Amino acid sequence: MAGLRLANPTMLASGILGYSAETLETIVDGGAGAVITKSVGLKPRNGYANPTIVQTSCGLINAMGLPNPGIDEFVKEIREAKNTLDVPLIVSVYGFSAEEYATVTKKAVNAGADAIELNVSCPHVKETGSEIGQNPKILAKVVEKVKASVDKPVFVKLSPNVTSIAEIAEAAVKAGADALTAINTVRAMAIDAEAAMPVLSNKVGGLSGPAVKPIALRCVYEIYEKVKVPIIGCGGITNWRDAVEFLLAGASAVQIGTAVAVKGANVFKAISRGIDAYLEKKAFKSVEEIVGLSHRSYPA
Ligand code: RRO
Repeated sequence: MAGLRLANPTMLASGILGYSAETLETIVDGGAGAVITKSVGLKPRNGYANPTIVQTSCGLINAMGLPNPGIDEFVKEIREAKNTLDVPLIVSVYGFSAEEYATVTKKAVNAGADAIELNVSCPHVKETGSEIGQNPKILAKVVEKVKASVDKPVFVKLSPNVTSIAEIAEAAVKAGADALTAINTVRAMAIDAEAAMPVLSNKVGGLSGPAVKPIALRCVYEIYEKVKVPIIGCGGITNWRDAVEFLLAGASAVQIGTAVAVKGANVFKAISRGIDAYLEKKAFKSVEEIVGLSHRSYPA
């Protein structure tokens, strides 16, 4: 997919256990076909004060605030992960300008990243993330600059918090994106009735988990109708049936995040075995055969 070989179509979504080579190894042992790190930028960031995460009845809301050690420290983890993991290693990158995205990307690739996922969709950090990914012109500049700086596949992770995700997807592809990840979290909040206060210190955060699955599925479906590059579905995938729905909508692979926190690392094995059993039961020979298969009209 987009120049990478995956043993199965499941990947670890960025932001979940992706801080170190050691935790990434646990995920690969759990059956992931590829892993994506937590987003890393040029300089270290502490992130927001606690509380940074809250569980709701239908998923998690987080406002971590991009905590990360900075790329110069993180290259040590990339090098170690590259030495120990036998699946593609994708580094998630953010920046406050096109130049910063490109600089961090070059350092990540020099340290061994097999591909880059541009985070242009964090829903709650100012001057990066979705402030870039919601504007097709700014987004195109970032993607062009990054593509010109390295010779590895570049994925672009899109925000659902836009009027037309398909238009944004098209801008990313025209600028050179090799694949698109859809979606990042949905802007949301939780309020504590006893304290009469928002729960998160940042007030607003990003919702993930089962509540966002139908939104993510719709986004993948719309993007598939607009562009030709591979799509990686992400949002509330908890079991094999969710994953198959994303493949049918047009995704070539899926990312799993919140379900890892809830069910543990073996969720990858369970999902890829379930996909295999579905393909066999329906007499399909490969995952490719069902990618986008739901784009059909009802018989008249
Ligand atoms: O770190 C975060 O708060 C965060 C990021 Br970078 C992101 O892309 N999506 C999200 O829900 N949280």
